[in-house]
Parts: sequence; structure tokens; C-alpha cells
Amino acid sequence: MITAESHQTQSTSGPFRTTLTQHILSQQGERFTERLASLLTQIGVAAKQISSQVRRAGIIEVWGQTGEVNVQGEEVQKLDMIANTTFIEVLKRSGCVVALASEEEDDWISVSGVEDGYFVAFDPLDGSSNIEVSTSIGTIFGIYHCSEHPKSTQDLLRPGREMVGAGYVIYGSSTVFVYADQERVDCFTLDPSYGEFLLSRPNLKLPTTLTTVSVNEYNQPYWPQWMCEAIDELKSRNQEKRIITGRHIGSLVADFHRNLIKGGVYYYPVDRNNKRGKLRLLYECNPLAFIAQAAGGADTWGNGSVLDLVPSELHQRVGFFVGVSEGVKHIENHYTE
Ligand code: AFP
Repeated sequence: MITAESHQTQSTSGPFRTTLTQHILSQQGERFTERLASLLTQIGVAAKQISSQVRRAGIIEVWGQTGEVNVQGEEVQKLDMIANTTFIEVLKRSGCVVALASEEEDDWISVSGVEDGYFVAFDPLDGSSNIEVSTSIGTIFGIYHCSEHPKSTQDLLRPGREMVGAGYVIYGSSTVFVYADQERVDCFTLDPSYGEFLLSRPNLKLPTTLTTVSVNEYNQPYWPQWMCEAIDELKSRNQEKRIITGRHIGSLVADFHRNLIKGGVYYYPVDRNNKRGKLRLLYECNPLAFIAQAAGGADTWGNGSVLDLVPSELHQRVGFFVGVSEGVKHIENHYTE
């Protein structure tokens, strides 16, 4: 008799790779409740739908702006709107979500019919200024468990530390889905030939050596003094030999993913133009900080993890530094109020 075990093939190589659904089902009960398992499966469905729209940008009429300005004061791109509607509609029908908060929506969305479920905070399409130049963009999400239906915004303003899971999807040279809980980070790649996410990088860990810094250096005239000194000090390490390089895609999620694989840090400080920071706490910084920590890295707003901040509003902004621990500690060593 051939047992299933002796017949097993490697899950991350060969033709029979583990699919996202198989991965979730195989760990249901240990890492995923039944509800969380269905939620993640549905996020996977939304990701595939958004990915297929992104892949056709330029062919179908999804380029350009809608003419509207969102709650952040930014021009809304058509693909932003498509991604936002897709994510909301798929998750509303999932039967496991009680509330949603999106970068593109002024207020949170209450989903009726579910009592014990999840609150998902998300950025439907991060880096949308990169849409028309065919560069990587992505969807970011953070998941909180709610044992009761939230009644007010206040019920949703919870520290990121309370998330049960977080992830992102990158629409890049391939479409990848990264998901983390407190213990591990797994990466899946979409096989477009049959439309399944396949486990491609199980149990991802951030490298410990700092090789890359992602920061928009043209913001330097607006930076506080300590930030200028922190960057100068990193550059000075290259006197003899280049040991650190700079990479800045301009999509936080794509920069983060690159750093997660290659060993880097992403920096966006509070500056003269962004007095409270540029990046959004709930649906950009918290999920990425959570993933970084699960992968053995770190994050800070300057003097502690963003995951410990209690948000004062849904669209709160914050200074943010995330990635390899050494690069995050470097900021905390220089940071002054
Ligand atoms: P959008 O999703 O509105 O394009 O925002 C992108 C973003 O928040 C982040 O993904 C980038 O890293 C950052 O802005 C780039 O901003 P600067 O142009 O100020 O560097």
C-alpha cells in the first residue's frame, strides 16, 4: 500500500504545489478558525479579481482619475475605485465580516447579519500613482476579531497589536499574496494559467543584515535634523565598499515586499510637509508592522512600535519605519521629539 505520506510531493516545488485554500484548510483549527479560514479564502477571491483588472489596465478603460478627491485629499484613480468596490462587495458577502474601513471611504462600513466576526481595515490599492507606469501596486489589510457587532467608530479604534492576522497582495511582475499571523508569514504566487494562489515562500523570515534603504530622499529639505543625521550615518558606512544601497519604488507595499525578501528598511518620517506623518496607521502601517514582526523584523514610529498606538481616528497618519531590526533600531537611536 502506498501511504499518503510516502506519496507526498514537495509543497513548494514541482507541479503539485499547495494552494492557498489547501493551506488554509489544512491548518483550520490550529491557526485558523472556520470563520477566519473563509475570510482569507474570500480575500484571495477579491485579490484575483483585482489582479485581473490591474493586468488589463491600459487595455480596458481603467486608467486615469475618476475626478473625485478622497478623504485624504488625494485624486481618486479609477482602479482605486474598482479595487475598493471589489474588496467591499466580496467581503460583505463572505458572511464573516462585521465591519470594514477603507482608505477610500470617509467612514467605516457596518455589515449587518453577522454578530461574532471580523473587522477588516484595508487600503484597496496602495501606490496608485504607479498605475499608469505599470509598476508594482498592492492591497494591504489588517484583521481584528469582534465578538460583538461594533456600534461606533470608537469600537474600531483598537491598537494594531490586537490584530489576529494581516497581509497584502502585490500586483507586480507576478501577483503575490502574503499572509501573517503572530507566528509566521507565508507567501503565495498566483498561477495565472489556472487562477490559483500557490505556496511559494513558506515561513518567510526577514534577513538580519541591512542591505537596502527605501526612503524618498527628495523629502530631505523637510526632514527633522535627526533624520538627516540618521541617513548620513548609513551612507557613511559605504566609504570603503558599498554595503547598503537605496531602492524606492514609491508604493509602500512594494518597497516593503522587496525589503522583506532582500533585507531592507522602509522609512517615512514626520516632516515639515507631513506634520503627523504621511502613511496611514490602520490600513498601511499596522498590517506591515505586524508582518515585519512575525517575520523576525521590527517597526517604530520613532520611539516604539506603531502596533502599541491607540488610534484616535480611522484615517490617522503616523511616521513609520519598518523592516530589518538593525535599520529600525538605528532610527530609534537617532530619534528625538
Ligand atoms: P497612494 O496609494 O495614494 O499612491 O500613496 C502611496 C504612498 O502612501 C506610499 O505607498 C508611498 O510609499 C508614498 O505614498 C510615497 O509618497 P511620496 O511621494 O511622498 O514619497
